[in-house]
Amino acid sequence: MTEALLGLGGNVGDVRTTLDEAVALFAEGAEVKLIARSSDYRTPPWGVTDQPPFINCAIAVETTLSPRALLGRAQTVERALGRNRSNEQRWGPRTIDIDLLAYGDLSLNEPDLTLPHPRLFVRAFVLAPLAEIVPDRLIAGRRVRDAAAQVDAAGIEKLSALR
Ligand code: A4P
Ligand code: MG
Repeated sequence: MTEALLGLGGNVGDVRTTLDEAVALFAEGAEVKLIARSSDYRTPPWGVTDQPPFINCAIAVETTLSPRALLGRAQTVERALGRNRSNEQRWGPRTIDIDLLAYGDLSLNEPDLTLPHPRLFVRAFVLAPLAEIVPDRLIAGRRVRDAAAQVDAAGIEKLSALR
C-alpha cells in the first residue's frame, strides 16, 4: 500500500455535494482506502482570477494502484461528475478537478504525470486543506505545514461541516 495525497476543487454547480460524491467514488472498492479528508475551503480563484470562488478540499488515501492508474481513476471520476475537458479554458471554471499531489515519495517527470504536483507549493488553495490533514508530511523535502505558512492565504475561508 502506498499513501497518496489528492487535491479536489471546483466552482461550477453545487460544489460541496460534488466534492462529497467525488471522494466517495474515488475511494470506492478495495484498491483505494480513504484515510483522511480535510474540511472544505472557499478559496479565491487562482490563475484566472475573473471567475467565481472555488471550493477546495484534500484527501489522503492508501492504495494498491499505480500512480498512473490513480490518475486514471481521478479522471474517470471527473468525467462521471460532468467534467468535459474539451470545452474548458486552462485554469478556468469547472465542476470538479482532481489533482494527484503526491504518491509516496515518488518523483516523476512525464508529460502526462508530474509528481509531486508541479504547482503544489505556490497554491494556498492546495496547501491550506493539505496542512489540515497531513501537517507533518514531507513533500520534496518540505514540511506541508511550513509550506502552507509560506504562501499567501488571503481570502481562504475554512467552511464548517454541512451536517
Ligand atoms: N497532469 C500532470 N501531472 C498531474 C498531476 N500530478 N495530477 C496532467 C493531475 N494531473 C496531472 O490537467 C491537465 C493535465 O495535467 C492532465 O491531463 C494530466 O495528464 P487539468 O486538470 O486539465 O489541467 P488544468 O486544470 O488546466 O491545469 P492545472 O495546472 O492542473 O490546474 P488546476 O489545478 O487543475 O487548475 N483556483 C482555486 N482557488 N482553486 C482551484 O481548485 N483550480 C484551477 C484549475 C485554477 N484555479 C483554481 C483552482
Ligand atoms: Mg488539474
